[in-house]
Amino acid sequence: MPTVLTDEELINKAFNESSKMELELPSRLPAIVKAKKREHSRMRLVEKITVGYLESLVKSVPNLDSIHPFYRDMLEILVGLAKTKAALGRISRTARIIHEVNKANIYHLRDARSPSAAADVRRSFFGRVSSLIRGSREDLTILAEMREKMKDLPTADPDVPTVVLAGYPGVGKSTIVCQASTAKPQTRSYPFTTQEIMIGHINVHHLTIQIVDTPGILDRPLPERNKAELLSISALGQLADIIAFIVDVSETNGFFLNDQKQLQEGIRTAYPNKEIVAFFNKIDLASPHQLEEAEQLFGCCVRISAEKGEGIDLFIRTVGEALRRVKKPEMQMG
Ligand SMILES: Nc1nc2c(ncn2[C@@H]2O[C@H](COP(=O)(O)OP(=O)(O)OP(=O)(O)O)[C@@H](O)[C@H]2O)c(=O)[nH]1
Ligand SMILES: [Mg+2]
Repeated sequence: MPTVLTDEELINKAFNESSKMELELPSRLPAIVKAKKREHSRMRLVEKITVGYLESLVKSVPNLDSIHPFYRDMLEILVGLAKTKAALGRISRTARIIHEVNKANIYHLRDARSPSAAADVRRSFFGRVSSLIRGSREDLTILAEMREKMKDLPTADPDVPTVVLAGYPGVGKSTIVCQASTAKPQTRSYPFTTQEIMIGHINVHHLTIQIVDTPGILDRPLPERNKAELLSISALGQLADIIAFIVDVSETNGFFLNDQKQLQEGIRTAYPNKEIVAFFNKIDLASPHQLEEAEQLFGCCVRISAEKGEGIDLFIRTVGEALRRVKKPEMQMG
C-alpha cells in the first residue's frame, strides 16, 4: 500500500502540477481557442491526478474478504473492518464524482465566450474538486491509520507449522522465544511488556516452524480485555497448530499456580481443538514445594530456565514432536 496523502497534500499536488503545465499552442490560434485548450488540459490533468490517485489507493488495499483470517482479525481489532470498507467505498465514489464533474465542466467550457469565462469554468471545477477531496479527509485518515498499523504486523505464513506461546504476563514467553528462535522480542522485568505479536523461526530436524510470542493474556471475560489481549486471542485462534502454555513455577510474575491453571483451562475451553502443551519456566527460582504443586496441577512438564538458556533444547524438541503429531501428513510431504 502506498503512503496515504492527506486531503491537502492531494489537492496541492494536483493544482501545483496543473499550474506548472505548459501547453505549446500555435500563436496564430485565436485567444479564446487557446484559452479553452489550456483550461481543458488543466482540468483533465487535475482529474487524472486526483481520480488516478484515489482509484489506485483503493486498488492497493487487498480484498478484505479474502485475506488470511489472522490479518482480518488484526484489521478488525486495530482499525475496524466495517469502518475500513466504508471508507474505501466512499473514496471510490468520490473518484467517480470527480470524473463526472470533470465531464460536465468540460462540456460547459464549450459555451465560454471569452478567456476569462473559460478560466471561470476551470476555477469552478477546481473548487468542486477541492471540496470533494476535503470531504474525504476522514476516510483518508482511516486508510493512513490502517496502513501504519498493518505495516508493522509480523508476516505469518499460514502454511508453516506454528506454535503460539500463551500464559500470564511476565512468565517468560518472550525470553523463551528469544532463546529459541531468530526473533528478538523485548523482555523486561515487569509484566505486559509485549504489546505486539512477534514471530520467529526455529529449525527442528530440517523442518522450519514458526514460534509466535504474544502479549500476556489474563483470565478475564472477553469484553474486559484490552487490545493487546485481543490480539493474543486472535493469534492463538488463527495461527496456532499447537499452543505452548508457559507456567511461571516460581510465581514471581505475581500469579499463583492455581490462577495459571485456571488460565490454561480458559484457553482449553476457548480452543477445544488445539493441543496445549504446558512448560514449567523459572525453575531456577522455584522452590521444591512449588514444583510439586505445579506437577499436581499440570502433570509432568518439561522444565526450563529460559533466562539461562537451560531446557530450551528440550522445549524445541517437545514442540517439534507435538507439531509433527498434529500436522503429520503435511510435514511428511515437506
Ligand atoms: N530467573 C529467571 N527469570 C526469568 C526466566 N525467564 C524469564 N525471566 C525473567 O522474567 C521477566 C519476564 O520475562 P518476559 O520474557 O518478558 O515475560 P513475558 O511472558 O514475555 O511477559 P509479557 O510480554 O509481559 O507477557 C524478565 O525479567 C525475564 O528476564 C527464568 O527462567 N529465570
Ligand atoms: Mg513478552
